[in-house]
Amino acid sequence: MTIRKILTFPDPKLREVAKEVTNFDSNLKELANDLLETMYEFKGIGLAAIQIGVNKRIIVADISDEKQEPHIFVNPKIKVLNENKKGGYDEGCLSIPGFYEEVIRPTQVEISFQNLSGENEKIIPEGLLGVVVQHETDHLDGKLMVDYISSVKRQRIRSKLLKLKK
Ligand code: QAP
Ligand code: CO
Repeated sequence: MTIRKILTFPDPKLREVAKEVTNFDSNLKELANDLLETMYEFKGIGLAAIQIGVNKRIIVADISDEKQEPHIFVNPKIKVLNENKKGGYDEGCLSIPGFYEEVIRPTQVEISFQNLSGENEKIIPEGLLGVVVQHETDHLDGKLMVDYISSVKRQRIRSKLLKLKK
């Protein structure tokens, strides 16, 4: 298990579209463990592989209080069950440290995914888990929470994070 380095916005790698996972081998299990360990280390509730620079469609999440409920989703796909039900949440992102912005998303979604053995699974997440899975699945398509806010706000966050990096 290794704690990995997390890329920060506006790193261009965060804009890549991640590749489908086809090998359900021990390397994938190791990657999933590294993602969970890295997420826990930085007190996150969700993390996508592309945030540690790995171009694969795998995300992890745990919204429990103390590392009690790790979720691993390989090749996740989101189906909106009710287009008319949406809710706002103040989202954070380990790749955009220190910034929180309200994002409005569908509240009733179904997640189809594969587990680490490659078996198909489906869940209908409740509440915050649904928000986090949508946020993390966006990462796999190169999309970030700042894409939902005004470009003025986005540029301001961009320049602040670039200055912090120097
Ligand atoms: C996505 O993000 C998420 O700025 C996961 O200084 C979060 O775990 C979706 C974090 C909230 C919906 C709601 C952020 C940690 C963690 C920071 C995270 C920070 C330290 C973000
Ligand atoms: Co994020």
